Amino acid sequence: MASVTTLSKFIIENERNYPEATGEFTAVLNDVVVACKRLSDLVNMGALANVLGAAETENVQGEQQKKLDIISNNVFIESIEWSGHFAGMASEEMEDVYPIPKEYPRGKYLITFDPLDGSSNIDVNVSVGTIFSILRCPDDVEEPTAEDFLRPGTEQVCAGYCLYGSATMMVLTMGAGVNGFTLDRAIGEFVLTHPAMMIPQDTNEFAINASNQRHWEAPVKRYIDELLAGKDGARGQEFNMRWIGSMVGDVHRLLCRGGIFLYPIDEKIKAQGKEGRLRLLYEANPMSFIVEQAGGLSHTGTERVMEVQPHGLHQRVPVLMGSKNEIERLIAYHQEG
Ligand code: P6P
Repeated sequence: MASVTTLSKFIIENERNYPEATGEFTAVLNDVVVACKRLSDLVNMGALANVLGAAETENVQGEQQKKLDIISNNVFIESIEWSGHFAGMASEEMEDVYPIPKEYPRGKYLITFDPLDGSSNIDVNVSVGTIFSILRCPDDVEEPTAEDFLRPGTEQVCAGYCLYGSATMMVLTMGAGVNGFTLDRAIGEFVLTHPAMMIPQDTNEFAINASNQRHWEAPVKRYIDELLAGKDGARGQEFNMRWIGSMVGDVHRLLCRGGIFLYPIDEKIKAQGKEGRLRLLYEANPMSFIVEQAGGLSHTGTERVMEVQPHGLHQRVPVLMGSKNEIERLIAYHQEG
């Protein structure tokens, strides 16, 4: 029988490459894996689990919450808070840092997460996902505050997402490449199915919410107009557009077959007094870590996403990420103004 590489086996075997590794990271990731398995089950049950529809509440972003937003946030907390691996958590669904309850030991990691990204799609059965980012907690900190989370994405030790799609897939990086694991429900394990994922440097596929076209800044308008002009235009080739409305789905696609995912700053966002649409700590940074580790680029238009110095837990940033040669072109257009 062909041997399978489970996620646990993969992590343990990889830790052998790091003499200083304590083996703790296997257990740290296991907490996240259990949370994602539980969420996969809930999401895949859909209406059968009576978890669809809107909650009566708004999150800190002023966005109406879905029942599953709240449930998935609670599932994540319950799966992690007891384990002694984390010193604190921050979530899209919680205004402030979640301190580990006194009855549990504290660990040396911090985690930020979007427990159910794309939840507006959940009621219409379109793929959604969980995004997470892991940082080391500063050595002398017992009770982490928001300040302890406000570190550039270059300080992440691990980032990943779980995509609840036709299959449930966990995609991870710990700074040595990107690997994808598919949930084998027969054995209840994530199994390595997409080793060493790399993003093709060129692409003919782009993802952007085109309804914002009239609000875009000039470099983005120029870039997208050229793609839409196809083979008769400056690019001399045809392009295709996709937009799922779940960052996890759109980014997974470009990881698998190349592409770009764009949520640029625009006049509408600026008029709302925001710095972007997507959240830095638990959407843009973890996805940027993954994209860069897979040979892609992730930029705001003015700087590398992972070099942005955060000033708030729920800060937003512009995101231009994906196939290297296309993002380089878009950055050049921003530099030309
Ligand atoms: P729009 C989902 O709410 C999300 O944060 C990302 O997953 C997704 O890419 C984006 O917002 C969708 O934004 O403007 O299309 O609703």
